[in-house]
Amino acid sequence: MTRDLTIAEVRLTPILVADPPLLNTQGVHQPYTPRLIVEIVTADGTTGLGETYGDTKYLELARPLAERLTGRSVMDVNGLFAIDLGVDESRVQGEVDAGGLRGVQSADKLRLSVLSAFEVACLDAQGKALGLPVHALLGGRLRDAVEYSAYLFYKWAGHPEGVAGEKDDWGAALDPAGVVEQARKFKERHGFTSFKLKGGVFPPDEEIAAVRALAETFPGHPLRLDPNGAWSVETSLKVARELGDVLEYLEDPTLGTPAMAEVSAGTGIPLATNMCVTTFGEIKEAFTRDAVQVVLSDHHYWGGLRNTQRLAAICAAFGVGVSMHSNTHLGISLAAMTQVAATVPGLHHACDSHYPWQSEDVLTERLTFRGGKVEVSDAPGLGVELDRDELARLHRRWAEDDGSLRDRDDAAAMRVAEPGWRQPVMPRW
Ligand code: GKR
Ligand code: MG
Repeated sequence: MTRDLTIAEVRLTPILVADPPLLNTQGVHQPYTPRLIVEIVTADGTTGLGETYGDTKYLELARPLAERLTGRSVMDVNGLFAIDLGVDESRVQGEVDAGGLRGVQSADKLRLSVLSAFEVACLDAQGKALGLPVHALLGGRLRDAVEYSAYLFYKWAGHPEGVAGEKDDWGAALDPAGVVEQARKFKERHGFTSFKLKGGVFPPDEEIAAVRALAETFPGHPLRLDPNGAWSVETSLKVARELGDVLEYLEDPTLGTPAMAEVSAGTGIPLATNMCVTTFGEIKEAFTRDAVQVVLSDHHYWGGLRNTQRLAAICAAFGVGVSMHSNTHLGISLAAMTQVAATVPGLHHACDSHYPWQSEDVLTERLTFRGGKVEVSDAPGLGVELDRDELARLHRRWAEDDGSLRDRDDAAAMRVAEPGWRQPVMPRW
């Protein structure tokens, strides 16, 4: 049968997803976080799914793009990336991404963060039309399951009083004992054997003590610490000295390639990043200066699954490791991450995922971690199905919001509990 893979309709649904009060160096997660669900429907009725950031600036680019896609082929992914979204540098001048958690903002990164969801939706539609999993379209899988690490956060037991939000059963984690308890739950519930602690929240000595407690409780388990660039070079080197015997890698201890290169020169611990290498343009300087030894890719801002493969190939050529970064996301993105990770040779580190923190999803069936791994689906496309009722419910939440939660702002969320909170001046320590 010949199928008509012309794009007949593109549906964009912004939603607000429940998020626990996870702390980071910029503040705390809002009770609900914005995501955008993309559906690309072909003339023969095949629907492809994609997911990306739902903040206003992404929506403003996604809406006109969606209108321009009707009549094009879902197979024309190269053509998709050639579409000019009209973003120029003046629009993003001086901005940091996610309030300073994902490096500098650039016009290209903003553009790719939107296009990536459409690329994933096209690949999902192609796979469904051809009866092939996305990994087959990317050259085939090299493994049948992808390993993820438990993503530990300092957190409050609940959102501040008076703030709407869902309850969670993780409890508070504000000291070494709380962090160890959280890690235990992660292991029990999902079988993770690697642990990453989001740092930059408390003075370094307290975070060193938490990592030490993890090392004692879970001997032999790979451990990482990521303060999102909150430390000076000197502090980074001190932490590296004190945790040198237990860390698999130190993630973005300090801000920017020159400072990362200084830390790298002074320690034997590998440095990982999702902040100083976040675009192809940043690779040359960082690799030439040996500033990072592991790049944490993220298909959202690197521009999709094929760009993730390209990044992995460049890293391999330079002897730099590759793994995956994550922030709040749902199952469509986890399925996409798993499909592409399955195709990447030399994936030596467990990938990050926030997914266990999300109690809500827009899928008919949640993805599961077994032994810390997500099985690589061989079902057509991404192998996931949209739950329309849930999508509508989470969209209603977005539509009814007065606008205060439609853009991620961890510092504003922190001010509810600490009115004097300002975006910290870096390095904090
Ligand atoms: O969600 O709080 C968070 C994280 O801090 C996230 O935004 C970061 O981008 O997890 C990310 C990281 O590894 O830096
Ligand atoms: Mg990071």
